[in-house]
Amino acid sequence: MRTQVCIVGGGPAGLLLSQLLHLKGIDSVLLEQRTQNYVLSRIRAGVLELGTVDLLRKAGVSARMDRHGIPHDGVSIACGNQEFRIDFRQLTGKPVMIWGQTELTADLYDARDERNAQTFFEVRAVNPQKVDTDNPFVTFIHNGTVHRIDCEFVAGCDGFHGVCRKAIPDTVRREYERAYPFGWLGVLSETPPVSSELIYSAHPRGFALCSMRNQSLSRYYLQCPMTDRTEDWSDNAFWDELRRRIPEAAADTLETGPSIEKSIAPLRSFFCEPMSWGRLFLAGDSAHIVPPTGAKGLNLAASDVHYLYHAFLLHYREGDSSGLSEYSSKAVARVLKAMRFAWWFTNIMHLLPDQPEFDRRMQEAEIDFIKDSDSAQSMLAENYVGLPY
Ligand code: RFL
Ligand code: PHB
Repeated sequence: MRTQVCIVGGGPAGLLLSQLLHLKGIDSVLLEQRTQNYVLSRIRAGVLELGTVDLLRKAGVSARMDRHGIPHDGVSIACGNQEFRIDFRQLTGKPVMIWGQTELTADLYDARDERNAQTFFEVRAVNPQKVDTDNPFVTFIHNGTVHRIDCEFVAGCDGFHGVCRKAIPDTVRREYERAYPFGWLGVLSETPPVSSELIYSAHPRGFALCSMRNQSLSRYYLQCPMTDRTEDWSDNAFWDELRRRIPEAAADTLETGPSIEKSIAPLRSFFCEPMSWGRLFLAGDSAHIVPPTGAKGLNLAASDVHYLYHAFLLHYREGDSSGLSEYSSKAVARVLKAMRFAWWFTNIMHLLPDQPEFDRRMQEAEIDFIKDSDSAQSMLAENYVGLPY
């Protein structure tokens, strides 16, 4: 089998890239190691930058988002008994969009189904080969048969645990990592959100976040030790702890209900460089991971896809490969700025195990400074709504 771009990974990055290329007549085949249902049932990100929203519109998959997504003009930051608002609209002129990754992924798969795009689900032993030559190919097992796809390029959109990153030789690839000594326990519940905007709450018992998917579906998170397991947290224990960590007014009006999903995610910062090697290009979590505090993971996958899509267009339309040569440096530059923001926001909002009282007071002072400083609020808002592409 032959295609122009073989895309490994059917998460948001791979799906969006495939859809954008298709609209410009560039052919791709998608390989996904899980079932479609598994991919669609993963509860992950919920906040889209305007750049991501625009890219979804460009990809022709925004109809439901434009109808049901909820634009947010700001967020609340709470620390102890103080709470203040960061007004995105006033500080940057831009909102963010509440639209879940699950919905976005469903729309992208629907678009694939409509155009009968070729997807191999439940693939095994995916192996990108000869990517440093002009004739790369990918082998994999599907339904017990070995397949080979000859292609012009391989897009590695296979997430953090994928195989594509490792196809860049160890002598070339550099990896940078910071693990955080805590996780996020997330609960999804069919209850109205406690507040019309997100609340990020730094509390002496640990961080808490109140988020949402729509007017009747709430998403809440609690910082927890990585040793905790979801079975340790009954729904009641979760709600009690959330009430303790969020501002009193919110705690008093919080509507609780049974959790329809409960999971613990580790927090990690990671990136690899370069993000390309020969005819292999990495996009999204395959090249970088950020802690979720700044809501940047999915948005970075989208900005990588933006750069890569434009580089492919330049190559196929004008025969100009400069976009492909510059892809890694352009993508990494934006990734690192968003990574810095997610790292900074994580560090000021979370309680570290055995944290000296001094450090805790410095975190409080930093949040107090943001409360009182227009320029600090602008910095936060500018990063949160998304840096320019
Ligand atoms: P994905 O979504 O991980 O998709 C990669 C896809 O590749 C498949 N795959 C392979 N396919 C073929 N062959 C192989 N060898 C393969 N290996 C893997 C996988 O099955 C998968 O379908 O990466 P992508 O597309 O780059 O998208 C990135 C986003 O999904 C990610 O950045 C965010 O979801 C990160 N993230 C969050 N981001 C936020 O902004 N807010 C959040 O609240 C948030 N919560 C999360 C998250 C990531 C999590 N992970 C990765 C564990 C919660 C979790 C639990
Ligand atoms: C979410 O709604 O899942 C969410 C929102 C904001 C974040 C992280 C996660 O910073």
